[in-house]
Amino acid sequence: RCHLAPGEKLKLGNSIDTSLDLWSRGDVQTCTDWGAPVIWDGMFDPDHYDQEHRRNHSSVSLTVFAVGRYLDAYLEAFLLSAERHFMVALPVTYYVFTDVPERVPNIQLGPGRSLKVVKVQRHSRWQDISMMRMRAIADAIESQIRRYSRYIFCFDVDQVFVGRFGSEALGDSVALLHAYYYHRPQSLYTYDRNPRSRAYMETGDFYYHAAVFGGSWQNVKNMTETCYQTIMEDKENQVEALWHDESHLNKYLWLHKPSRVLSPEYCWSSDIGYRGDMHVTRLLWAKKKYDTLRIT
Ligand code: 2GW
Ligand code: MN
Repeated sequence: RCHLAPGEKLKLGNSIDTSLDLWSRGDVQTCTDWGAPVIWDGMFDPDHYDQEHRRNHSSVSLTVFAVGRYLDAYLEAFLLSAERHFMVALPVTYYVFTDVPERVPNIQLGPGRSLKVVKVQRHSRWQDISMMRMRAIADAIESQIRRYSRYIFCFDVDQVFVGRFGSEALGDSVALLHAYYYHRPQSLYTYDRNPRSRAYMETGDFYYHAAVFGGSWQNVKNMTETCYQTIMEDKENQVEALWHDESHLNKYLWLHKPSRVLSPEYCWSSDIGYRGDMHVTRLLWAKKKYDTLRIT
């Protein structure tokens, strides 16, 4: 049964016992088979969400990795734009993971917002830089985040906020539809197809983008720990999933359905042309700087 019949009330999750209205939209899928809403512009009243979350004292941590050259290339623009658009109504703690803490830009943060730097080692292979985020996030949740924030969002750094990314995106476990695949047939999804990998899957629900995922700290801890475990099992078996951590995340989200799905508004690429269903963009991929950054 879909939670999103027009005018129907939707529970925000165990952590909040008030219900909020979500409206449907005729041109896009607004509800998954298992009853999770897919969040598109026009389905929600932003102020209503902000008020409910403030009443419930929701707080959010954002994790982002800026290792090696990615720090100078992307971090400042990412953080400045997050200050303007990310969960502006709620207390936010940024966790910046880097191997060069002294280079983290000193940014003027709004009230109720703070930034912590976590030093991580720099892996020599970029695939490992990306995959080992899972371990580092799980550790930070256990040692710090769970004491301060109910919700967590984990982001790639090579992107910029350009519109509201607000409390309507919060939920127990949140996944993002990949902008390149949301309107494509399953057969084109780039799941890992190697039966020797723990990320192997024949069918799934959607193709999710690992550039944005989140949820309650409990769920994100389980998500990142499980992905880390399956990544390490692959290493022992000397296999690597097609899209690294993203393949493992897709497998996890197939086995553990997200309670909330974000439309590609929440991570769009300007290389994709005009799409009639995209009424707003909230987060945009930054231009890839492969020539200078992917030299390994
Ligand atoms: C990554 C690739 C090649 C060279 C360097 C790096 C790199 C990544 C780096 O030097 N330093 C660093 O901090 N990173 C972090 O890993 C950074 O936060 C970055 O956003 C993230 C993922 O790397 P990225 O953004 O270059 O990869 P994408 O945009 O192709 O990401 C998708 O696929 C990845 C797996 O291959 C991940 O699943 C990612 O979440 C996906 O969006
Ligand atoms: Mn990226």
